[in-house]
Amino acid sequence: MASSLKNLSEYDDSNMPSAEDMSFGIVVSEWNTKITHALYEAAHDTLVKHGAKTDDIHTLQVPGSFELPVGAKMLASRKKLDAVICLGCVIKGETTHNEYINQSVATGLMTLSVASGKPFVFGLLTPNDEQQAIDRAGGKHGNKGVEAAATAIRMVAIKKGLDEQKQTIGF
Ligand code: DLZ
Repeated sequence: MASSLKNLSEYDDSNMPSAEDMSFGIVVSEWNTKITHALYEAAHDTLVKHGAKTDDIHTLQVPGSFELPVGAKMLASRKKLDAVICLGCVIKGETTHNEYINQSVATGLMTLSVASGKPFVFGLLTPNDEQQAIDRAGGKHGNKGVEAAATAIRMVAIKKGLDEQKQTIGF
């Protein structure tokens, strides 16, 4: 499996666009708080490391991962945001609750992204057990919060680049 071969949070630090003029939302689920807090810290640190101002990062906590899409929509409709990073952790249990939540979050965030033309980044861990979550929240597989923040910055830069081209070409 790819995840057993490398640290998933390794990204080309030197090749990242500046996030200086970008604004972000971070929506974080309270379920499995130890994990989601580690994701949040990593995402926030990554945005700041690449130039985002703390005043331009708006955080919202929601009760569980199922609430991530509606929380993201609430935040995006009240603040001027270039991207929203959604962070949660759904650990597989004895029943199939995880499948319903994970699929709903994926569909909800994709729908928001496509409808708005803005990135609503999927930073949801979907582990089989707590150890797999720990491994991806600052453990041996890095921190998915870093990847989610890097994705948000890159997608905003892509959109800004396309917007500039459109102005230059004039259509
Ligand atoms: C109900 C529930 C369960 C069983 N497990 C998790 C979980 O592992 N991670 C998570 O983020 N949320 C969980 N939830 C809560 C749901 O996401 C949601 O908050 C409730 O079903 C209320 O809509």
